[in-house]
Amino acid sequence: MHIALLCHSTLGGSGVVTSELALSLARRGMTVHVLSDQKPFRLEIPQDLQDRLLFHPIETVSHPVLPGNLFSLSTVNQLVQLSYQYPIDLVNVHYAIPFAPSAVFAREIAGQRFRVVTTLHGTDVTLLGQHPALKATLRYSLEQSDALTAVSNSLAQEARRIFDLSHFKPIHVIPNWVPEGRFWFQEDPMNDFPVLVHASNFRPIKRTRDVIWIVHEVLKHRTVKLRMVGEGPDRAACMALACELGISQHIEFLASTPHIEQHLQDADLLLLPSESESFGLIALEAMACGVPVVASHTGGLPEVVVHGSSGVLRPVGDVEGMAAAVLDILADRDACRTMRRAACKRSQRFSEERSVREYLRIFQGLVSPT
Ligand code: GMT
Repeated sequence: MHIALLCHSTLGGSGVVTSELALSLARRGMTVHVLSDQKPFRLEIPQDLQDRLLFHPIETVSHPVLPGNLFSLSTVNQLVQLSYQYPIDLVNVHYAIPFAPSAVFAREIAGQRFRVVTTLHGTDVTLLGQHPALKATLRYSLEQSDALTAVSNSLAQEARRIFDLSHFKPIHVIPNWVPEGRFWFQEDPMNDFPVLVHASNFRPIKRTRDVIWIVHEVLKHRTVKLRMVGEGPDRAACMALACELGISQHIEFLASTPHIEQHLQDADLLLLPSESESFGLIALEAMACGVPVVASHTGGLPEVVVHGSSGVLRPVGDVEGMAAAVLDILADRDACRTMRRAACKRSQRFSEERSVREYLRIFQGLVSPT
């Protein structure tokens, strides 16, 4: 089977999931073509897969007389060309905008020679999907996709509500996973002071300023260190807030990295106070290292983090509640160890094998219907 996977290189979790899926499918003998604006940051193609895992950059055009760029149309064109060059059976797009409309249009131009599976990841539905400038096109392309998947029950429900999808259009929920062997459980990190980590793209939806406020609250009671990993629009505001609150010396701002495990492995807690989070892949990655999560009770996070067992979930914006949770967890060494083990155990339920098999079941059902 020849499969094309499309994703954005810059959008964090969905690019990571696409890369892992590409590797898994190629290891199972499929020929996989990954299309993206740039090589997704976690896609490292091993030597033995180089003949059947191929990366194709999407080359776009812009013209001074036209507003914006023509990325969506370039994607259409590239998919059509790819289907003439290789016997593409199926295109699976990760993140609906602009890839679902592009793939549906490309399928039309290419004479229906491939099937389209759209995987919803989060803000493609919850933020952009609701935008009047995009909604009708997106709804049409979801209806026209041969199958839809979503990374959590919560996101599937949101998509159904927002787009009022027809009843006969199921949305298959396939949870994200963390690849085996990348994240290691650490029983008891040995830090001089507890290390708290936040990693994201620093978009407003992540409420990164809340992270600074939480740590400010915690520091009134005990010394901790905070690692803020990543780049994005609110990073400078977080730095400024930390300065204003006089807590900069406790905070390290670090660049985003394809090896996030380096920052998680020895951490004591992960902070994720997002406004909305369809899944929260970083929470799962932290849990795989045995790092409990203090996060917002929002979107798909309760499907990942079990409140009171693998972490603590508080209402969005409840900075005091999250700070209190941090202090409670750190105060009791035995309870903390129990939570670390529970976090790791919980992460193992998100099995690569099961999720990849589920993608494959859907792909195979479309390519060779029974
Ligand atoms: O929307 C973003 O901030 C990035 C986006 C992405 O495409 O990576 O994240 C979404 O997809 C991830 C992978 O499925 C999920 O883990 C994130 O929770 C989700 N983000 C939001 O829902 C805000």
